[in-house]
Amino acid sequence: MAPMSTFPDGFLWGTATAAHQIEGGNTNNDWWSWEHKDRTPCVEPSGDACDSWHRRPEDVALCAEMGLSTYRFSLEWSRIEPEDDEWSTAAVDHYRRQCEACLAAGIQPVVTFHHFTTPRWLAERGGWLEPATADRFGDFCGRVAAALGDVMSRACTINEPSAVAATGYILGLFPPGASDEREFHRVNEVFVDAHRRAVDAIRASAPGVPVGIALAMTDYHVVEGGDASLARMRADLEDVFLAATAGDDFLGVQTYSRMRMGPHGVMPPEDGVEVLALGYEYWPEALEGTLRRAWEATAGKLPLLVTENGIGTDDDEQRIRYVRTALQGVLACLADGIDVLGYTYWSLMDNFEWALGYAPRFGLVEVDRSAPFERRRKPSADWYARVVKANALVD
Ligand code: GCO
Repeated sequence: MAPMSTFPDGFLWGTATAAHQIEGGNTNNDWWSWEHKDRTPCVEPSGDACDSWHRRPEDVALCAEMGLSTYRFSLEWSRIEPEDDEWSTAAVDHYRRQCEACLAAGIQPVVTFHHFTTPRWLAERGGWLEPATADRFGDFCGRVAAALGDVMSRACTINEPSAVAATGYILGLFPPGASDEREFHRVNEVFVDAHRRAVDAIRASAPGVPVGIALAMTDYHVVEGGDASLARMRADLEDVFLAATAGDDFLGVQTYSRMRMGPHGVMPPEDGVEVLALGYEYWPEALEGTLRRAWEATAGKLPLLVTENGIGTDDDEQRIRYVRTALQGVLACLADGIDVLGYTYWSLMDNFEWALGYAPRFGLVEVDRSAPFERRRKPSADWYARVVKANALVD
């Protein structure tokens, strides 16, 4: 039988961004401090980013022009709670109007409550090393969800907690730049607690809004003798969070590439396989692998939503090839009965790629990063719009 090319009716087509990567002027969080600290791996500060704090209508219009059914964006906690227990109703109102603008355009707003950045006042008292932060996060989520519950279509509690733990407390790439295995495991534990508290708080404040975690997953390939290192890697970066999703409404899966595990841990990219700007292989087949593993690990009890998949490349044709192959993998999963609710391309626009700055270009839209911050659709945006309109893999 010819491979399927059509997606189920109601399949959710979206794109995603994160506050600190697009808004600009996020001066009150741990990342702004990190970007301006001496001798960190940051190549440049986020600065004005894409000025999206002031250009919400333009960004929503870009999603509407592509005919998208969802737009995933994150809240900047440090704008909403600039000091401990000081609450900005103006910032909450800004995000409420963002949700309303999406709904008015026929787009479901998917709101991420924590996407890598933490208010300075909280980071300065230990941040995610402190168990009390899980409580603070739960309180934050409950209070915001009470204000957005009637205009929010879906909630992601935490974006890639294991990435924050690994890059911030093992690899030294993210704030606070630590390298301590014990701290890494403690941060994971605090994030697990924070997720559970966030789910309860969001459900209490916004009954009926589906809630889940947005988990970084890698398609691990074991090479001779790599079983033990693979099991350890999965346990620390994925399983600890997969185990915390019981009872959630969905599982967000975020995948970019594969990783080969050998007897001594992570292996270098395979000879002959292209390596991208972020240092990992061009491997679009990875999404199928992680969707299958997520489905198996949750015993098919949780609908899956691809909350991030994309490629940092200056070659827009390569972007189209990457997404096409990734979507073929989603179709194969659907054909095998795996409940994939939708696909979210990362990202709507070229933006601040954390320690790597603005060089990696993940966007369907390019941004002239000086006033008036003109947005220009790439051919991949037109191709994606055709796929969305057809609800099928076209040309
Ligand atoms: C992540 C983050 C995004 C990145 C994207 C490209 O998964 O690291 O959610 O903020 O920008 O993944 O690396």
